[in-house]
Amino acid sequence: MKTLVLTQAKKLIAITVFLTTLTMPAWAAIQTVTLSVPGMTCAACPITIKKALNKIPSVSGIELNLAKREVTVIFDDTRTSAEALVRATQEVGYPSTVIGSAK
Ligand SMILES: [Cu+2]
Repeated sequence: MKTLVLTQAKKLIAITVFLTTLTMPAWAAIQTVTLSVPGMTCAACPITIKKALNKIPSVSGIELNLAKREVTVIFDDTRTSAEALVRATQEVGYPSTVIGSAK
């Protein structure tokens, strides 16, 4: 009997943990950051930049504006940071700076 109760308690904990994981995105801080990428000068540049940013697991959206030389990135700021995004573009040869952010 005691084991049964324990098993049930474990199950309950497991379910709670599972539900917590499921509802996580609702609390996760989704942030939008706009980066200025002066080196983005031709149509091929955005492909390289997008590829680099897509490697960051918490990035959920990337919008590139070649004319304005800007990249807007949507990401979960509990898992990565604007600095990491800047580093990612820099690593592929495109230094960038954060020019705006919104939550
Ligand atoms: Cu280019």
